[in-house]
Amino acid sequence: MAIAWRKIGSVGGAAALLSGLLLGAASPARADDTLYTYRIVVYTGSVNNAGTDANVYIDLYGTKGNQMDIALDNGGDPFERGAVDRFSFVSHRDLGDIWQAEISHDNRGNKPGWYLDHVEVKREPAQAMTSFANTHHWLAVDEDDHQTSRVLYKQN
Ligand SMILES: [Ca+2]
Ligand SMILES: [Ca+2]
Repeated sequence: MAIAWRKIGSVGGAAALLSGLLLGAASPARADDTLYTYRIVVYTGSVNNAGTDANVYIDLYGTKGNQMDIALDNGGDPFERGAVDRFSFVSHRDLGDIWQAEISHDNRGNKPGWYLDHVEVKREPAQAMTSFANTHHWLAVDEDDHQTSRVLYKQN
């Protein structure tokens, strides 16, 4: 719809602009052009071998929808021992209030076991940062229960 709007707007001035807006308003799939930025902050713990070079993914569960398999990749070397790593992704979808997250990794790299402390998520505009606890810290095939995926619950 955004492309159609621009084509109509470019050929006919105000009347075409108005028809473009009406066209947009008539489409149930496009409520508006709002873009939502989701900021995700990941805190790795400080115990020995806490860091990982594995590929990490997060699923966000919101009151208005879910977003699965978001790759947490910022071009650097995230998830090292004691590190705080920041990621963001932009979407037309408003997921509402994020109430749960699930984070996992693919166990790649040297000593891939990862000691995750907690995760924070914020949607811009308008939301405060929400903290998600990780009660079973290791995501490691050789620690705790050997799981590399954890469900994270919102902290109150
Ligand atoms: Ca490790
Ligand atoms: Ca790393």
